[in-house]
Amino acid sequence: MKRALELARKAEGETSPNPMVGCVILDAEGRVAGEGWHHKAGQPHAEIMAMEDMKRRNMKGHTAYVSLEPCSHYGRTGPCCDALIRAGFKRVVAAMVDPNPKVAGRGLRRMRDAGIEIRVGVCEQEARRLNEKFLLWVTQGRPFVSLKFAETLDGKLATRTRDSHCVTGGEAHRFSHWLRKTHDAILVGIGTVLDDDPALTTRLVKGKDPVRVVLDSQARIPLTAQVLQDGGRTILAAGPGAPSGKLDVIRQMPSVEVVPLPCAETGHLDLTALLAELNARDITSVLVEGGSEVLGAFLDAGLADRVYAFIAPKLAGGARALPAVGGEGAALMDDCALLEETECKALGSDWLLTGRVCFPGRQ
Ligand code: AOF
Ligand code: ZN
Repeated sequence: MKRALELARKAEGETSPNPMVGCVILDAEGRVAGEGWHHKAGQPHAEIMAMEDMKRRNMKGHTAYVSLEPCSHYGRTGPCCDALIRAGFKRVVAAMVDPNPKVAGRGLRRMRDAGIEIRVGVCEQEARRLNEKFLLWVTQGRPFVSLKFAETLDGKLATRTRDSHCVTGGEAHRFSHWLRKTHDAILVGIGTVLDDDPALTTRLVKGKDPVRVVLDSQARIPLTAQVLQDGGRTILAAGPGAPSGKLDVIRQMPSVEVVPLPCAETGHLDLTALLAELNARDITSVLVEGGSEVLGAFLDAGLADRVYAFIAPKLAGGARALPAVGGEGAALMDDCALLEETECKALGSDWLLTGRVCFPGRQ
């Protein structure tokens, strides 16, 4: 199963809106007879790839290890559970049940009814971690939200003069481009666009560029901004107060979409409505890159599933220096959002701390 998970990860950042899935087939003697993984939505599933790897040799008496329950539905491809039954498999081991309501245990049941020996729950924790974005999206109907920031050790995004250049070094920078590739969308506030005019691409690593989302309630974005001009896909989320003439001009730009949003009680754009709009476009995950106010707004709204904090071993100091996460914030320590299952990794002289966000009083 560990090998199946390793195979699944080969397509990291390329399978959305589908999960990453890997499959290893063992013969009756326990030797590896075939391997495969799901490469891309619309292409064959992992089980089919592994069977093809065996060049259709006899599979009677074989065991398939799959990192997700084999599917039972007709989607972009046919049901894998039926393919495994037809091939004569003796045993199927799955890391976890597929919570997609179109599958949800039916694949396993159909194979069991056909006489295949079934085991579920092998390396389940690793499988859940691998597909955490897909699992949240398919069960909650909203994209998985990752908050990302690069801060000094004392939690500043910028110095007192608002200098935020090169907080962390090159390795952290490269890793953050990799992170972009593993999300369907990258989101920033208009302040970041006005300050830095970022391209928000994955140019330091190979792979697709995610959709850019800019929160711009008043449509203050310059028409010359890179995210509007470079031909990549951009969603501009604007509020009720945005000038309609300017929005019409932006709507005419190739690959740019204007999404009008209501305001929440806070006066900020309604982030729940935004996530519903992204969900409707099959965006399963969004990397929120800042600035401080935008990160704070997501945290205040309780819309955060994972944090990636890049921490530079330097001290900016200064009461007026910008904190990494702004917004209203917690009143008491007991109200703080907690990170669970934390992992820490050295990136050059910087540190990456990541964990799942857990809000107090919430499951
Ligand atoms: C598997 N093996 O390799 C994958 C599975 O549109 P489709 O036909 O590609 O179906 C997508 C759904 O199938 C996806 O939402 C998930 O529930 C399951 N993905 N299942 O047995 C695979 N990629
Ligand atoms: Zn399938």
